[in-house]
Amino acid sequence: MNKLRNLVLALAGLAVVSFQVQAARMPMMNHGRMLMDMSGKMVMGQNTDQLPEGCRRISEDVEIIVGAGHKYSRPYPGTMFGYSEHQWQVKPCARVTVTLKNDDQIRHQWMLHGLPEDLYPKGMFHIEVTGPGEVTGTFIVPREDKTYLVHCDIAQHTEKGMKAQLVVGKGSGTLPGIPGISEPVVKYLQQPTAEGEKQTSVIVVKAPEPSGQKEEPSMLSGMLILGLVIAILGAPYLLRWLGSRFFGMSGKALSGYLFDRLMAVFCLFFRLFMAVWDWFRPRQRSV
Ligand SMILES: [Cu+2]
Repeated sequence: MNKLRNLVLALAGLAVVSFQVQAARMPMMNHGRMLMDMSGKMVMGQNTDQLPEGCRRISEDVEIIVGAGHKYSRPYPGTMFGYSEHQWQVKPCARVTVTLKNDDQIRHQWMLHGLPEDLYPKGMFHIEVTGPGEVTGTFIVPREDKTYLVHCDIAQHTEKGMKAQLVVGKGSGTLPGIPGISEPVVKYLQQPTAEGEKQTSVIVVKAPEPSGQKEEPSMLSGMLILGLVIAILGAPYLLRWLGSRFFGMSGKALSGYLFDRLMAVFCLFFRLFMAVWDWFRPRQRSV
C-alpha cells in the first residue's frame, strides 16, 4: 500500500500547490494613498483635502453614484459591459465622491487618468470592487478645463463598453468610443444569437462524455482513459466557449473556476487509478 500512500500524498501536494497559485493571483498592490480591504474593494488616489495647484478652495462637492455591470451594456450593441452613466460634468476644483456599485460577479473598476502626478500616484484615481458590492472614494479635480478618461482596466472591459468621461469645466473635447456619447473606435460585429452559440457549444462539451456507451464493467477503465483523453483534448474549446459564454470572466472568478475544474480532473485521475489498481492486483497474485 506504499504506492497508494505516495499517490495520495502527491495529490495532496498538488492541491496545496494549486491553492498557493490561487492565492498568488490575488492583487498585492502597495502604492501610496491606497485603501484596500480583503473583500476585494480598493481605493487608490484618495484625496479629500489637498487642493490641486491653482485651486484656492473646493468649488463644489459632487456625488457620483455609478452602476457597473453587464446589464448596462444592453442599450449599446457590440458591448458586453457598461456603466449606468458614461459621462459626468463637474466644475474646476470640484471635490468628487464616486460610489461604484458592481452588479456582476466579477471585478470592475472606475479608473480615471490624467490627474496631476504630484497629488495622485501615476496620475490616477481608481476604485474597484470584486463581485456584487460597492466602494466609495474621493478626489479633487484640477482647475483646468479638461476631459478625463474613465474606464475599467480589467482585460477587454474597456473595449467591451466600460468607458466613460469626466468633463471638468468646458472639457477638452469628447473622447472616442464612449457608449452613447461618441462613435465606437472599432465597430464590433454582431454576436451570433446566444441560443445558437450555446447549443453548438453544448454539443462540444457533451461529446467527451462516454455515458450511453455499451461496455462491460471490466472494461470500464479503458473507456475512462478514452473519455479522459477526449476531455483533455476538448478542454481548450471548452475554455474558449466559457470565455465567450461568461464574458471575460477574469481574475479571481476564472482562476477559481479553473481551480474547481482542476480538482475535478484530479478526482477523476484518482478514481481511474483506483479502478486500474483493483483490476490488476488480484491477477498479479494469482500468477
Ligand atoms: Cu470591468
